[in-house]
Amino acid sequence: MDRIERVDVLVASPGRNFVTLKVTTADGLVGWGDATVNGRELAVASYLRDHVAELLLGRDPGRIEDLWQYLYRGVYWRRGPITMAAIGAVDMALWDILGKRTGQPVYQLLGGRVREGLLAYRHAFGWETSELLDAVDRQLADGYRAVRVQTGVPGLRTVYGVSREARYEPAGRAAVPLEEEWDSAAYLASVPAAIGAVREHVGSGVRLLHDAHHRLTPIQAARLGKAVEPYDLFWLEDVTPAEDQEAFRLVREHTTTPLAVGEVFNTVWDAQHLISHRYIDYIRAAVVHAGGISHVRKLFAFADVYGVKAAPHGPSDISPIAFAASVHLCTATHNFGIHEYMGYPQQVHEAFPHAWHVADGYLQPGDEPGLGVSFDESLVEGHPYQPAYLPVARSLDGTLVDW
Ligand code: EZ4
Ligand code: CO
Repeated sequence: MDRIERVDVLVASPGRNFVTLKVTTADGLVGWGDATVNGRELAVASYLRDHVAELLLGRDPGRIEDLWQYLYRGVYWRRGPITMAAIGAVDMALWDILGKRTGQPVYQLLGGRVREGLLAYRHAFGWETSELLDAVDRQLADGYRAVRVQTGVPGLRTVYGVSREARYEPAGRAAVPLEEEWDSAAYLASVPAAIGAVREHVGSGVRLLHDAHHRLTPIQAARLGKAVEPYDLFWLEDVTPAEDQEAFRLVREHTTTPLAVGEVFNTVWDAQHLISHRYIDYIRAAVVHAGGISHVRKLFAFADVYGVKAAPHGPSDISPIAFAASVHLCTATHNFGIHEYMGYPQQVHEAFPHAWHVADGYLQPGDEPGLGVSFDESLVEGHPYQPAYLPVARSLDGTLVDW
């Protein structure tokens, strides 16, 4: 039996903050995990360093499920994003080690390939519809067949998902979060026409998605879903705050636009009601934020029973390590639907060399043993943590709204 000999928690900021777990065994195998929680990086690093690392030393890295249960059930104060990201990082590192020990890519250990590639969607945004159409065209020219479209709202200086820069990065480097504006009425008045213009521009073959980012009430969300029905969205995402599962019933009853939610979920139980009542079409939980491959695999299997598809979150704040874990899991998941691929700056690709890649708009896990990803530890020295936060949003009268 091999034993876990070292556990290192590496915080580095190659362009943005990432928390990386490195598990080393007595046999010299190394497993990598991602524990990044955007805007709360140091909390999860402390959870791992101060409360988890010691518990792993000397244990058999092959007992992946038992160690998951030990870190979850063995702690009275459980669930929540910090705990579940910490467990998620350990879990993916142990799957990585198992793959390296057996010489198999992780997707083979999870049952093997069930499709030739994972349909990936990219982001396109523009303050004006003409800029949005150009951004969509650029993604199509790169071979992608699915695009998330976000647009400016007349009267608002800031809008979720739309940037003044060429790239959109949700967190901003600052000691305190930036404050953005929000007005649901202005948004509802303008966004259906923008989505309609994109549909007219691209024709019927392209999958179009849109993210409302938890800003609407259920009745507003129902109205938006109805308004965009003629434009055949692949999905409308996060229409209303995700913790009120029953709220989705009202949206569901009023529109045939497919619904996706769950990037902020941490456990199966966060989505149990939503899935078992078939209120959604796609569940968006991420391997890092929902307890790793072992737990998200259960969530996806549970969703499969109710015809709900797996469609993991894939933003720039999930490191290429968790992204690798997600690509391996989805390659072996029958009820996979689509994978978000926001993309990374070159600096991040270089910081985390990875075998996963995109070919013709489809994600591929590669065939290296384990997760096929690593981290350039030399970056820890020269690229320390820098405070960076997701914005907060206030409506025009100053009331804080969901971000
Ligand atoms: O706001 O990753 O679908 N993608 C998203 C992202 C999230 C950020 C939060 O950390 O909604 O932009
Ligand atoms: Co989203």
